[in-house]
Amino acid sequence: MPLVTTKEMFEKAMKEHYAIGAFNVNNMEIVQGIMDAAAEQNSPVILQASSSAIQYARIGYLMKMVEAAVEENPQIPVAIHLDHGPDFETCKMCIDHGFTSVMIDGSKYDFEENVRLTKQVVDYAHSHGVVVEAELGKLAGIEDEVNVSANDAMYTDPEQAKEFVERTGCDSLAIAIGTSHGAYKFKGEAKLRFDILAKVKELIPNTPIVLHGASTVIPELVNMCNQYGGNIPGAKGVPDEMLHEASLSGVSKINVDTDLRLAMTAEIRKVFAEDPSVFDPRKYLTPARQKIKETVAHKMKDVFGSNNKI
Ligand code: TD4
Ligand code: CA
Ligand code: ZN
Repeated sequence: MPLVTTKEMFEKAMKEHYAIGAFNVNNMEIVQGIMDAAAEQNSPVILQASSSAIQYARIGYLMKMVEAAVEENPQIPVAIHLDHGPDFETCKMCIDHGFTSVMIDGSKYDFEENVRLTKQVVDYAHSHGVVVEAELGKLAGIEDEVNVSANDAMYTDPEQAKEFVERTGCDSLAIAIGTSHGAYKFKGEAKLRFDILAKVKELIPNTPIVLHGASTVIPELVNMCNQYGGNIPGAKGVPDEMLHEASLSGVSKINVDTDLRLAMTAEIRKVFAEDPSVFDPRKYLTPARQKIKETVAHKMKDVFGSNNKI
């Protein structure tokens, strides 16, 4: 199977009430770990790269890795998606390089400018067979170099979401219901506004909904990092049960980056702490890749329900 857009993936996911994991990739071991999990679980998968990931890995290398992943796993539906596209030019560059999906993140602008920019990307993308994710509302935490405090975080207004989707023609919509990027999502109890999600689904039932900032910040991984010399105190994410509920309630795409960073770092720290004489990168990148695979497989099978959905 060649690379696919997310269109059919999301249609099936909405019908059968599960979510597809979108995992951020930065290098070969991460791509391989995610793909090994998708192959083991017979799960569709979205590989996504932010513009800083593209700068890091370089777009030519990135596309060749994705191409290799598809060639090695022809039975798995794979989409390659731009995460948080900051402007039209970046979206265009990705479309021109063969991305099957792009996100234009106009959430830092006012409503009208977000509509204008999103529509501009939709027009170009659709004329090239590419689908578009847009965002409405602001996630708490650091995003777009803006630090939004939890109280000022702007939950998505469901009525606005309906107008936004109608006016832009975007294919999927990221909404803000209380999640945030990174390892520090909640000071106290984790809390998501499932009531807002329900209202959005009522008004735009056919639009796939995307949840950003959805890492669990898996406690075992945080503990492992800290046990082997790390310093990540008080980290907290979205519990598996909430993500499971989201995947049953009309969320079709769940974004995960932080948990992969933690998995990779925990294993590398462990190897170094246990044997300071190691300097062969394969000695620490092999267990790191394996941990990414296990982390992704757990999400597909036990949380998102995308296993055996190819
Ligand atoms: O969109 N994302 C991932 C964003 C990461 C981008 O960071 P860089 O610019 O440094 O590449 C998510 O929604 C993931 O959320 P998470 O809960 O995993 O932090
Ligand atoms: Ca945003
Ligand atoms: Zn995000």
